[in-house]
Amino acid sequence: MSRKNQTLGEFIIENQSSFKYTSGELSRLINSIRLAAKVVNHEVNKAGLVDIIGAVGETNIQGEDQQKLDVYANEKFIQTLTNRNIVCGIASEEEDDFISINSQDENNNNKYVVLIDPLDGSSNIDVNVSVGTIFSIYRRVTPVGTPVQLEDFLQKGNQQVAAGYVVYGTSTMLVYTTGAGVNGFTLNPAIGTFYLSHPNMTFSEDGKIYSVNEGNYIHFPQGIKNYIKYCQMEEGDRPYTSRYIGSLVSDFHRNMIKGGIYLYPKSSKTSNGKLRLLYECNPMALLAEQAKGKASDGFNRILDIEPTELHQRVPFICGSKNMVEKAEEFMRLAE
Ligand code: AHM
Ligand code: MG
Repeated sequence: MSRKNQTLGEFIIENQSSFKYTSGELSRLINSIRLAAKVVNHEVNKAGLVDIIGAVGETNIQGEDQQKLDVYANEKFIQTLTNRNIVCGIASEEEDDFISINSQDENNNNKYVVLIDPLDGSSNIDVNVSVGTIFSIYRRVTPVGTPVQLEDFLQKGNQQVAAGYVVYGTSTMLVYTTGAGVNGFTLNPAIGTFYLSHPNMTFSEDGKIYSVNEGNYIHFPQGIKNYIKYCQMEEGDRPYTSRYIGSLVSDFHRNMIKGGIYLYPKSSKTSNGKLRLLYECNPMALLAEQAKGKASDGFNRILDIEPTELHQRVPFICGSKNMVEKAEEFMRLAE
């Protein structure tokens, strides 16, 4: 149920009972993410004013330079979730290994683990382009009250109980699902409150936008090359429009509102593409499906992929259902 001028806090409380586990733990968890998002948003918005942007000089597990705001966002999300004692484990794209929270507190009976990409698209920060936070929530599979294990994090995406993102754009929005549709909330920065602005977000079945880094074209598999040519062909409602921000959250958000497809395929340079299954693809895939869209690696449903490692990468095609199915068709034909 949604109503006018509803705040995120009210929405969480009012919709708590629609969630199949009603302990309130998940609601507290989403509330903490909301809080951390506001803190990070405050810092992201100041990025041009203070000397916080730029590489920190460390290299993360993906072999990429970390920038100061990545480090800041990572710390804030981990701190907020740890201090409030509402999860038993956290895995972050910026951390080599997962963090077990119940190892410090034997009375920790929390059931949820969170996987997070604290600041996605961070190469865009220093040019004032939107960035985002992506989160994914699972119930642990090992016994409550014991330290979390790797298997609690290596669950298929179809086991997620909630997922969402924050986009720090022209407005800051928090968009999430607990498995009953997708709702978007916009931050009123003057009073620090998120309001329900986009109830029941859905992808249209067809779209007219394709988003892919065409600079990599020559390295793409033949099926993807053929699909891109199809998007550019003059026929019916084509050619489609090409839009690529280079910030997954923003590209996904735009495509969900306007109808479109996002592709990060494998290439001759990157055998599994670039995006991470656990921190980026699974949460976006759950949101896409909950919004009547689709997410695939070109052949298989993203949410059915069995993860084998925390920082696993996977090719990612996601968006309006008919567009994703067409791209899959091109992949199959080129096999
Ligand atoms: P990051 O997690 O290091 O920020 O990388 C993920 C980002 C996505 O947001 C974006 O869609 C993609 O990388 C862009 O990659 P490329 O610059 O290769 O097109
Ligand atoms: Mg990322």
